[in-house]
Amino acid sequence: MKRFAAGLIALAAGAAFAQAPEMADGEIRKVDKDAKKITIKHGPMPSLDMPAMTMVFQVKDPAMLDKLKPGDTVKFDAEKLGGAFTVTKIEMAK
Ligand SMILES: [Cu+2]
Repeated sequence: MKRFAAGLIALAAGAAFAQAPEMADGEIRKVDKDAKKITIKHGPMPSLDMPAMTMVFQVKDPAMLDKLKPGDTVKFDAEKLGGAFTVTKIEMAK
């Protein structure tokens, strides 16, 4: 019974992992706080149907730009909000 429970937990953990949206890899190219924009050289983003490219994103919150500078490697999430590709989450890559 103990083993069965452990199996269930492992299964649940696996499902949660599969559902977590995969963050895209990127490298900061330019930060424009005034315009709330960031230029990122990013890897493929299946969620947005985009291949790897360098492009400008809006940011959801300009405070996200505080700690970022060109050359930083990041992991980020983006969505199309109001017709503009917008970074919703960004963190330094480990
Ligand atoms: Cu792109």
